[in-house]
Amino acid sequence: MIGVVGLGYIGLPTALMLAASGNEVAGTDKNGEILKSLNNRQLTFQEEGMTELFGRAADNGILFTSEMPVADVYIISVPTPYDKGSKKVDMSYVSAAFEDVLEVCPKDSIIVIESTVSPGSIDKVIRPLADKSEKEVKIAHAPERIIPGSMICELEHNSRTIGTDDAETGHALKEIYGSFCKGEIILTDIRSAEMSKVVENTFRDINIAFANELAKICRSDGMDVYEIIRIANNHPRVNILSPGPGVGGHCISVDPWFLVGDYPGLANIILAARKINDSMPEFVLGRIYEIMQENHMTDISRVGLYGLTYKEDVDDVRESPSLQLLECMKRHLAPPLLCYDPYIKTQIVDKQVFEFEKFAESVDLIVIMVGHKEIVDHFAYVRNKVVLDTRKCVDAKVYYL
Ligand code: SAJ
Repeated sequence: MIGVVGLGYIGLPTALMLAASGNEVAGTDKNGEILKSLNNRQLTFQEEGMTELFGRAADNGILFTSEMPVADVYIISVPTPYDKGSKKVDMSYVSAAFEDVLEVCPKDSIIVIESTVSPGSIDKVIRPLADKSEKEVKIAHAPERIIPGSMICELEHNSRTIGTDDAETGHALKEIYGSFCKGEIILTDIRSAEMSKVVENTFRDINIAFANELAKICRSDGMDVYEIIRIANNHPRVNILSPGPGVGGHCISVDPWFLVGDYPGLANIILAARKINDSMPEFVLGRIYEIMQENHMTDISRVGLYGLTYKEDVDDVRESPSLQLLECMKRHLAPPLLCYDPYIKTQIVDKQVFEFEKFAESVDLIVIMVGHKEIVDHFAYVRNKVVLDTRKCVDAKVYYL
């Protein structure tokens, strides 16, 4: 039996995938609403291929229960936020889940932590809990790598890393993950697994920060950043990512802070990159002001933000650049902008509409913050508006970053 603890964005697809691949799985979560919904065969969020996967997992008898199951292997996938003050990882959810598992787990069971943690956290925070309980368990770290928007496909095809204390546990886990994972499974020690995961997301954050810095440099000197990046990326060893209105989501905008928090004075490029990416919503605000001036617009209530999620075609708004921009305006005592996002069906900001047509007719300047498929496909409807496209997602004559 495999017990999956935490049925959120990572835990749920993992539990479904394991069950669909023939493993006996019981998923548990502290949130009764999630369990209720799953027991009614309702998914709690959408991802391509997940409905079909749910069907197969249910056919194989997956259980959703509020009680911690007795299992041979546990997979903990609960949130690891960072403390906004100290920038250090907040291990409280992982610790609580680990203690809950220790209460019921049999001797020699394997407890895998999938949640992203900063290097050394498992030794510092989790191992002492196991030592204190005197239960003999094996600890492992198998950080997830899947990208929202393509989770099911990536779960199956990405390679992954498993860190353990001994080779035997590594091989046992390789077999379990190998029941669905077609990518290479690399076995290593726990600390290297922790570090490599944080490094992967930090690499991307730094690359995006470079693109964003280039956007600012090019804007200041009348050059087209997209043309520059397109040409540079033509070099066989250059791959610059795209500038944008900021970096959101619960991974890339969070994990680099773990390194900054743990290695102050050493994590310098990492810190600079974080600051550049965090400065982008305010840079967009500056662009809005410039474009309004250029077009003799004075009425801020006729400016609208398209997109509230942190990236295209997902319904996740965590650390979203749009919310950061609205927050920044609030701090400057500016009135809120009208917002619309096809994936957000409830009111989450001050001024929000729920129909694209209504949004389009209410504004003269549209700021595309997220390149959802909807705006790309229906751009013709707003062709007569002034548009700032912060993602360069529409193929038309518009303003860019
Ligand atoms: N972004 C840009 N420019 C780009 C690419 C992305 O501005 O060229 C922005 C996005 O719009 C978004 C943010 O960066 O706001 C992050 O989006 P993302 O699609 O790059 O990544 P996430 O956060 O959805 O998922 C990442 C992935 N990590 C890497 O690609 C190294 C995923 O594989 C991880 O599993 C996930 O973090 C995680 O959970 O750690």
